[in-house]
Amino acid sequence: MTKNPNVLKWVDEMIALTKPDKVVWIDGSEKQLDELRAEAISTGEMIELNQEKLPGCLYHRTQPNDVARVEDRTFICSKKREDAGPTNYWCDPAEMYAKLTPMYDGVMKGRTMYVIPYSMGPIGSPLAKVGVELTDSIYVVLNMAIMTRMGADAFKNLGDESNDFVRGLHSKANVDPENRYIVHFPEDNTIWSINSAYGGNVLLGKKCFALRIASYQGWKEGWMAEHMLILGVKKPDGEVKYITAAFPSACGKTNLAMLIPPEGYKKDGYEVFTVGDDIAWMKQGEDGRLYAINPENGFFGVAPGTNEKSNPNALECTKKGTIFTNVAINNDDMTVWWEKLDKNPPVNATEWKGAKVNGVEYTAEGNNLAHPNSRFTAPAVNCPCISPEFNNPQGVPISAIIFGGRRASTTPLVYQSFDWNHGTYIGSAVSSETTAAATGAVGVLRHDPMAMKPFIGYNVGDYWAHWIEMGKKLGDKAPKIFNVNWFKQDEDGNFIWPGFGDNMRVLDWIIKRCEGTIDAEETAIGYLPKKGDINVEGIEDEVTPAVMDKLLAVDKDLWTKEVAEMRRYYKEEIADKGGRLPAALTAQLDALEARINK
Ligand code: GTP
Ligand code: SPV
Ligand code: MN
Repeated sequence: MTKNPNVLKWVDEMIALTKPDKVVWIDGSEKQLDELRAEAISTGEMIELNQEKLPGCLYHRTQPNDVARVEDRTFICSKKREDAGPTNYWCDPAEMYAKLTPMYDGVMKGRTMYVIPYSMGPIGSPLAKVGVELTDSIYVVLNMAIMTRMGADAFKNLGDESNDFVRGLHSKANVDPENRYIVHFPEDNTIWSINSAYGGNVLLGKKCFALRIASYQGWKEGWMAEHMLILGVKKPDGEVKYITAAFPSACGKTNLAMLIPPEGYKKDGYEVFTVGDDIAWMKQGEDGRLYAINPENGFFGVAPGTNEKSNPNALECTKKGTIFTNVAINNDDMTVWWEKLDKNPPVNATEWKGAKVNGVEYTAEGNNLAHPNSRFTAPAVNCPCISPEFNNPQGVPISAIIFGGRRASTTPLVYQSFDWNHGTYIGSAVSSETTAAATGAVGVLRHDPMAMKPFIGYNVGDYWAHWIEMGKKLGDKAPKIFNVNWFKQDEDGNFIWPGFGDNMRVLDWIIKRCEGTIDAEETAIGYLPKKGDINVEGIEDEVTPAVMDKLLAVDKDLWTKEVAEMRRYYKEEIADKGGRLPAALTAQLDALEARINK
């Protein structure tokens, strides 16, 4: 399939190490994929769903101990510890290779190794990059077929000589949580993953390559790899404005990317197009602006909460050619169900761990039928609002970058930074209540700078300095930077902003700010909407002026605490731990504090 000696040599070495019975090169053809589907169904690895209602859809269940990313077993193995920085677990690369090599030795005996060539980004795009993943899991092959441009074409992009491909080695081994390792060697372009079979740990093109390795490559090569959705908003005048947004895992990227505008906006001619829902690679274009591509080819979305009302576009994506992982099965008709899909859990259900239960009784007792981090893997082409620019090799020009997270208080619905460096500060200050997307406690406030804490493949201080550097390069062509919070709560813990489609109202303000057609209130923390400038037509009953006041409040006491916490964070979690904190960010924090105290 390729004559590239670098690929062939490395594959041979990995075969010698893992000793599979058989090696299959994945060409990307439907015929080969069909054979793999049939094989996986015959062994029980995948379950065939109702092919009339859900054509081409399959179901997979992972081990109950293997349902999310495992951040405490994820390593960045740069040669020097300081180069991994304080946000990563680090191990000396030689030591890590020595530890893992015996674990991989003969691990594929009795199994087949699949050699998966793939491109992150449209084939032929100057922003795209090639990876090769070796795996013993058909589930991984079938997911990579949806999530990437997979198959022989990817090798065309690499050429016969280049050594610029990411080497991914995955074995599910015994799915032993005690010996689970997700390891990155950024200086070797290499990822080793063992003893997991869950999404983000094993679809090595996604978080491992497109964020951890790519963020490192972007730093070295002058571009950016970010945990961001990309969307286009078509305005009544026909112009499309592109926006990226970084929210931590399970904080609303897929939902915002596929937003359906409220009736009034639709009537006026607004439309939203999805370019990406999780990852953006961004590079300065010839005209000086920042351009973004989505390196992925599908959506690995959170199932629970997805429904006809919250995200009909995402739901539509899952109607064909989709793999469901850890949701519930309705045994009456072999369809799928998850929490909040509708109000009718199936009576004759199989819950995500595989037990047959009465779904009505089971959920009434407070149990989840689907795992909170259960996922769908759906092809991007299924998306009713996929952007016509989705495959544009040059990407789309970005007008605004948005940060956000789950914050019950403090952070207003929306505000704009004074400039790029202030926006970089705001990104560095993102914190969010944790979700089920990673193992560990849920609902704990933690710092998650740029929503990239688990994904920065090098020193976080160098990463921030790279942001500041990009701002200098982009100059007055730089996107404007904003912060949003869809998750403000009242005293009883209810969200006070309706969210979802109504987030269009905030995008509307953001776009007008980018165009310079709307004024703003200058506050200590940044520019906020003036009274009446967030359009609430149609939701006046819910978002009364009093509620809007709460949504846009900048509480001096809370912000004084926020600044104190950022001081502590910058010092104790970053600078004191070798985080190479850029002086420009300390200056931003000083300036913010001064403005608050004024
Ligand atoms: P990853 O795939 O893990 O990176 O997650 P994501 O950022 O794409 O999150 P997603 O859009 O899947 O949303 C996760 C959860 O947040 C779902 O349960 C949604 O229902 C909920 N959610 C998304 N948008 C909103 C919103 O505007 N308001 C509220 N209240 N909840 C939201
Ligand atoms: C996330 O956790 O941010 C995801 C899912 O998008 S995973 O692929 O598991 O990382
Ligand atoms: Mn994500």
